Amino acid sequence: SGCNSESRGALVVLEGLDRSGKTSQSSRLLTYLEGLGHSVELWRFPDRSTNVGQMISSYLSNKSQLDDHTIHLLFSANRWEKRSLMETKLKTGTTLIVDRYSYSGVAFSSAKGLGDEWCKAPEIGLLAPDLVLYLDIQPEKAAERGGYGDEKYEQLEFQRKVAQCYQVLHDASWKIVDACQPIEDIEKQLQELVLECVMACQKGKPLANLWS
Ligand code: 2DT
Repeated sequence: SGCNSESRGALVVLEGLDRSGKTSQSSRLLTYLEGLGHSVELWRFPDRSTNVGQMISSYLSNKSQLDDHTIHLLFSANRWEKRSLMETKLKTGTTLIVDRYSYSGVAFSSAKGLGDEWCKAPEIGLLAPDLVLYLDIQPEKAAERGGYGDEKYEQLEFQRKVAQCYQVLHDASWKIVDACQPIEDIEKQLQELVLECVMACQKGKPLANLWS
């Protein structure tokens, strides 16, 4: 039909190791889509602004200690507390660019030795991204960029494990982009991928739940 009522925003997620460029590429995508006149917001997980987010933040900065399972479930709860707002935004036509999501959740916890299936379970029923942009970089290369802070996971040895854990999470919604290219080249590739995805969602591609 010519009716546009089914038009919705796209759920676009950026994933990758620390220092892979997710945060700067996310904000470039925001600027790009805004420039084209789209309704778009930049989100990130963990969302440190909530009560749960503050517990996570305190854990990441080594101010509190938590059992691996407990922190995993807090990261998941932090997405669940945003799920309904996320759905409303998408259904009313706003595209969300999200810096980290459930894949970080599973990759980082399974890198600590928790089972994949156990890690995925609390993510079931969250909204499935329409597109996952994985900024691919070797852990050694990312470490060379410097700027690892003092947070819990920012160590080369651990990032190597995370990189391996990300490998098994790829599905049809993933696009792998070489994060060692010049920034503007990466930006161009991401713009094309995102625009195609936004168009598909406008045309009525249905929203789905994880893991699908
Ligand atoms: P940044 O805020 O710098 O991205 O770091 N993490 C993130 C998890 O372990 N599980 C999750 O579900 C998410 C979203 C990745 C946040 C750190 O927290 C890790 C790095």
